[in-house]
Amino acid sequence: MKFYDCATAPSPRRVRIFIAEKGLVIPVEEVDLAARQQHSEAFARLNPHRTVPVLELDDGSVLTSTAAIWHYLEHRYPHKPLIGCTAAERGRIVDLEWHIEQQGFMAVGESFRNKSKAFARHAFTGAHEYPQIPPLVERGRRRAVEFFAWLNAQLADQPYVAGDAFSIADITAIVTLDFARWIKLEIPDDHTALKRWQSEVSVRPSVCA
Ligand SMILES: N[C@@H](CCC(=O)N[C@@H](CS)C(=O)NCC(=O)O)C(=O)O
Repeated sequence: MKFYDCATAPSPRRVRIFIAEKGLVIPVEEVDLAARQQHSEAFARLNPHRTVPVLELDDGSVLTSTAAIWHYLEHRYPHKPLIGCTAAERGRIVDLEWHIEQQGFMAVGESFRNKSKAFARHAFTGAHEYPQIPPLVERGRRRAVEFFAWLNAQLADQPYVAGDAFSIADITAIVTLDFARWIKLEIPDDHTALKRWQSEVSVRPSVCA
């Protein structure tokens, strides 16, 4: 297997944390997004979507999304489960993670991607060029603020996002909070449950690596 990563990007960080939580050792190839290596002929051949993370399997096939890589690795290495132990847990965790990705991670991305000069002609990833839409900067930020409030309530009476165990829902949530700093969004002081969870999760070796 080979994991195509980019040390500075939030999406592959979700896979890095997952791999570290499981204690797996997978060879890594760094893709420098700032140098636009994702658009090189070789990488576009590997992943026509031109994004990281990518997991290349031993038979040469590739997985090109965070969720696919998580599910593949969870199935292959079931120890230290990160997507639940029962069918009910798995359903709930996947459901929560999807909402966190859509309402939090994508909201921050929407704000950042429509503002940063680096993405002036690339508001979306991939081969095609799309211009930025300036009103989305504020709309994404507002969605992220509302997401913070929801997550704070979710954590009010349980240690982790999906209950008693650390899971992929926590991974996307903590990466989203760190990503939100890119749009200068911090947790409000009155979100005490979210702050408690952030300080606990941020010191996990997988997260601070
Ligand atoms: N569906 C993919 C999306 C991954 C994604 O958008 N990755 C970003 C880095 S965070 C990327 O590769 N961007 C390349 C670009 O901006 O051209 C996933 O969740 O794994």
